[in-house]
Amino acid sequence: MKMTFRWYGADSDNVSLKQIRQIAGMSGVMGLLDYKAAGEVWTLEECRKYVDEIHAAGLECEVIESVNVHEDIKMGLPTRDQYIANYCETIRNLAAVGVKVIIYNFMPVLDWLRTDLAREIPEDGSNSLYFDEAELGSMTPLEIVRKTAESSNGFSLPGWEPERLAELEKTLKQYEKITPEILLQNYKYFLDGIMPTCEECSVKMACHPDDPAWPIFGLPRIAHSQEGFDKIVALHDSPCNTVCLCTGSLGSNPENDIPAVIRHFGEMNRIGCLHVRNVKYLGYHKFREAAHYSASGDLDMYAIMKAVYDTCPDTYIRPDHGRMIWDEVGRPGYGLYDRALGAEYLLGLWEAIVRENEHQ
Ligand SMILES: [Mn+2]
Repeated sequence: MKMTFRWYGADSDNVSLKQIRQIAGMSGVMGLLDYKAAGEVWTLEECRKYVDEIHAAGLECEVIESVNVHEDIKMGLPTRDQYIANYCETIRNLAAVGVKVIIYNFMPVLDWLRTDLAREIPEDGSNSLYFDEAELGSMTPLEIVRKTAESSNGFSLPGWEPERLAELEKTLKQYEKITPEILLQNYKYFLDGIMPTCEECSVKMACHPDDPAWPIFGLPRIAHSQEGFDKIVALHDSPCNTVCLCTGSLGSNPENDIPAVIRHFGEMNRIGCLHVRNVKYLGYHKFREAAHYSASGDLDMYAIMKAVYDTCPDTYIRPDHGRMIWDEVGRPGYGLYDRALGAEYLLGLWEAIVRENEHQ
């Protein structure tokens, strides 16, 4: 298992590569070019510059996130072929600089969604991302977008890029005709288009789950349960068609048994990487993000790491969203302190599991 850390690039991350390098046991970053719009080619030059900087800091960059899929692909419009060709070019360019896994999602329009980016945790005075569907009921998608942008401390948020959301209302309207079945067909068309390139370049595509793990605003969403991912994995049978198992996204729905889902896809060799974080259930479709420590939330981190050890021990993991602690100001969910604590905790569990199994 390689422990990694999300990094947004020197121009847009308040966390430096030097700081990441000083977190014990960190092998590298899960990176992204946060200035690229969905559908745009990530040029070889851009990829090389980004990765060279990471290598120069003594870190690896074998996983890239947020290569966003253009809405025309998800909607199955005639323009999709050009966007799929662009996507293949990006895959080739990333592979050329040593990238082995690309994380993406197939969520229509809205990426992850929260109703509060800094809800105070009463027990300790820190804050974290929070979701309450009851609050959503009174807000339109446009109000949600405005509120999210306003409370992001001036940082860009992946999936909430302004240019992508500018035509929000129009896009929401277009999706009214698209059922989950049609979305799956469009998804298959996309996978059929990119998988030969992935196989040729030995790059795994890892689909990130819907977050939260149920449909919102009546949009078709298909990636929020084991059954949903079984369908996705079956759309195109390839070792390159894998899951980014985000424990917090899938775990926002208590019906998802996360260690069991890891074992299921781990045994199939269909886990490309994992985002590991904890959630605290507060009621029906209501939760907040918690510290990684099992007792701080409702997920069993030992059982999660043991499932990884047993079924996909060579994978990549990063601590996912952390709380904001010690008065840190940063991009919501992506401060340095709590994610570093989370990484050390997960590495501690990992060391114990490895040692215990060596001595048997
Ligand atoms: Mn995630």
